[in-house]
Amino acid sequence: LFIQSELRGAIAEKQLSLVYQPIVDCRGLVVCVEALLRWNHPQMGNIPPSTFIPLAEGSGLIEELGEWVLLEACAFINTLQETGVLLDAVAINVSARQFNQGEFAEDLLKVLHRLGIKPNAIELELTEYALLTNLDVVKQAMDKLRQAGISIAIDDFGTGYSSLSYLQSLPLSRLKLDASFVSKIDVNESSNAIVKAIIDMAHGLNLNVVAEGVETQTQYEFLLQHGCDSFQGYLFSRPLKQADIVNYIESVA
Ligand code: G
Ligand code: G
Ligand code: NA
Ligand code: MN
Repeated sequence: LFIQSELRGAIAEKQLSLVYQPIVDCRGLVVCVEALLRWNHPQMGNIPPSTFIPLAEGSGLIEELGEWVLLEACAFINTLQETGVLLDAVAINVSARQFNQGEFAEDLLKVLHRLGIKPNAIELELTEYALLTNLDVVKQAMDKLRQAGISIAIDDFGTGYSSLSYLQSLPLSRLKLDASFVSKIDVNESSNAIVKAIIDMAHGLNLNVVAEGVETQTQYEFLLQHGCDSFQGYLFSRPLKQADIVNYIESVA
């Protein structure tokens, strides 16, 4: 409860920030960056999103928080364009509760229009939890976003509770292979099998695959050899502040 009331002030008090982690292709070029929210509390220090996002979802603050993330990411997209940095997209995490509230797609498209941001500059990362409600409603919202040009990725793929049938009906662009599989590459045969199967299945469905949590050269080479499209993890870079991510993108270009 304390954290919830503190979170209310965090936006006004400028305690929130976004950091950006690069997603690279097989040549090491940055194709996308994922925006990750950080909260630096004056007394408690850094509070991880895994702690405060669920609290924000439970208290109705998630809409306000999501709006702040969107505006901040849009400002960054404008900075990238002014700097002449070309990316496929900036990826934004959207919580299940946020996505499933009334007019998410319409509201998002309105904000982008108001700010002059092209929808194809944005990718949304949703976990399978966002798909657990009425799939027709989810599909309607996704179709609207997709038609406007926004890409949609399934985050933490392979760890959720939903069936795979949604992969056939929803207009998705990418699967983000969960870090728990990547971290066990060459540790156990079953993880290798799962990683290979997910990549093959995704390609059969015309979906891209991003591997998350790539930390070692061994993992990277296995993923590369099995056709994974792009890569994210500490092997390439930690999430970085705005100025540092711009430097990183330019240094590998
Ligand atoms: O950066 P870190 O590993 O601490 O992120 C932990 C979790 O918090 C991830 O699952 C990520 O998807 C989530 N997260 C990070 N930033 C945001 C955000 O802006 N909005 C939402 N809804 N979740 C976020
Ligand atoms: O759930 P989501 O995938 O959105 O969250 C990504 C989280 O994983 C971020 O909090 C980010 O800081 C973290 N992360 C990114 N790369 C690595 C990595 O190589 N290893 C580990 N352990 N965590 C990572
Ligand atoms: Na994510
Ligand atoms: Mn993830």
